[in-house]
Amino acid sequence: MRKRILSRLALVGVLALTAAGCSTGGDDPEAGGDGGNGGGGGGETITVGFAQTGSESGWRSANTESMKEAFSADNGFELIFNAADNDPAAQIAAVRSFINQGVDAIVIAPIVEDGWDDVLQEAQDADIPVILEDRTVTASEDLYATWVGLDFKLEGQKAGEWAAENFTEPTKMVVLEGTTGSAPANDRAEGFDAAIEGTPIEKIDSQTGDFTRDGGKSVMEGFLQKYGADGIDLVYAHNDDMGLGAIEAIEAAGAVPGEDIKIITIDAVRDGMQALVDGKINYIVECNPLLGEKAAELVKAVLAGEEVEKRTIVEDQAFDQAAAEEALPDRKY
Ligand code: GYE
Repeated sequence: MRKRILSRLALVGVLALTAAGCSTGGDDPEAGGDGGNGGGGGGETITVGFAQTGSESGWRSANTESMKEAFSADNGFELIFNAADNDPAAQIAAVRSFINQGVDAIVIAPIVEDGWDDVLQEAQDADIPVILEDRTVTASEDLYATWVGLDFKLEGQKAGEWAAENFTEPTKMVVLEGTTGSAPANDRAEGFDAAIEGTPIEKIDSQTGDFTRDGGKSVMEGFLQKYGADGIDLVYAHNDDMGLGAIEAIEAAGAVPGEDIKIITIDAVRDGMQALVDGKINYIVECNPLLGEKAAELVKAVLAGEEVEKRTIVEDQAFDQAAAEEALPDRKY
């Protein structure tokens, strides 16, 4: 198809210009002409643009690895990878560039929930299906083919239920929020707050640490200055990395994380699980980052014109110290 060959040539040019931060799976982009968006069967190469959030956390590294592994040349894909460094405008620009390059499908891990309507409409107008992974958007479901991810509200709820069971005396809690406007930050707050309603746990402060270890550390330093280590009983961090940053801040303030100040986090990446085993974190709700295989399967199904579920939710577990000790040796991320 002429249009496809032209877009392939444009793609080669763009790739040559934007080598930094990008990777592709194919050796010869001209070799696997797929005859349009219906491609995906018959062993032809499928070109996929993947707009990742950035590289903010251990969870994100595991997710990126899982996606790159699944969208490999061996599996019939040519992957154009972009990480937007947590900048929503840069992520939308990356998606626009995928549309201009005429990729077969676009996969997005949306940094924030809002602001997607226009670019999703543009993808639809260009007849390029969009598959969401990990986070959700507020845009109409008609603007994307399908989503695979986690139930963030349930994760927050499980964390809150554990807190409600274990803190039956008046408890001063601070919260380290994920990226403002992101689905996991919104939903993990909502699920947790509902679960602790009516308990003696009082949220005395809440601020974003942007899902990063440094962010968690500096926000926690601020809380410790403001309230003193004695004025804080519990930290709820929306991910492990911020909890790990909080541990550093608590230790630097001369207090004992996991004892003087208890910590609950979400993700269950290896470093978080190790801190739980070491007694520095008290409870972790899992969030599975290994979504690549399912995402790749969905891309192939959508391009083959098959009916797919609008939402695929991957199940999570939760760990206390004993469960973490048992799980850690076989942990994949
Ligand atoms: O929990 C956090 C990451 O969107 C579920 O993003 C993901 C979250 C994850 O940065 O560590």
